[in-house]
Amino acid sequence: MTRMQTNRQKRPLVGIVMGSDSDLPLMESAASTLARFGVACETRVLSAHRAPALVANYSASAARRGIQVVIAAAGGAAHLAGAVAANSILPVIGVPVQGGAFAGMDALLSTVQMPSGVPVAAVAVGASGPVNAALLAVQILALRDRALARKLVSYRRLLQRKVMKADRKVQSPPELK
Ligand code: RP5
Repeated sequence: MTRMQTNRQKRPLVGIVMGSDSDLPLMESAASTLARFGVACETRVLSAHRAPALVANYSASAARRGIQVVIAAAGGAAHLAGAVAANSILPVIGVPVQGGAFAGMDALLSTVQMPSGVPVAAVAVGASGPVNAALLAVQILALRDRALARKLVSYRRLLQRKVMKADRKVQSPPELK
């Protein structure tokens, strides 16, 4: 069973939407990060340009269905996050997908350059983007969920332990051969 399937077992709190199924391999890490925190999500392919009515319907009904945060990934003229934000007051986190002639810069600018009044929070182009989008979603949910907040604190401690381990390793003298 994949992480995406596991995440669907509980009532979804996070919607992961993407402009194409070609974005799916990148976005698996967003779903697996949410699963690590026990946060259920739903995953949809909804193109802002190829299926705008579906995006509008999804965005307008998401909050009613219990979704609290939307993560929207798209490449190129990446308007999906903005289109979701335009049709909902839920927090929207945009994931700019790399691809094509401009190495993700096109998607990054299309995602972040929202007009005043309709914000989209955006994460980095590349592998850290979907993971950080999921972590940001968990942080938003943790404002009203103490158990989730504790998991985030443990996660940060784990990150610190990894840094300390790497630090010890670079400081230890090379082994005698
Ligand atoms: C965007 O265009 C999608 O989000 C995807 O990143 C990119 C390419 O889409 P496909 O041509 O692979 O469907 O809309």
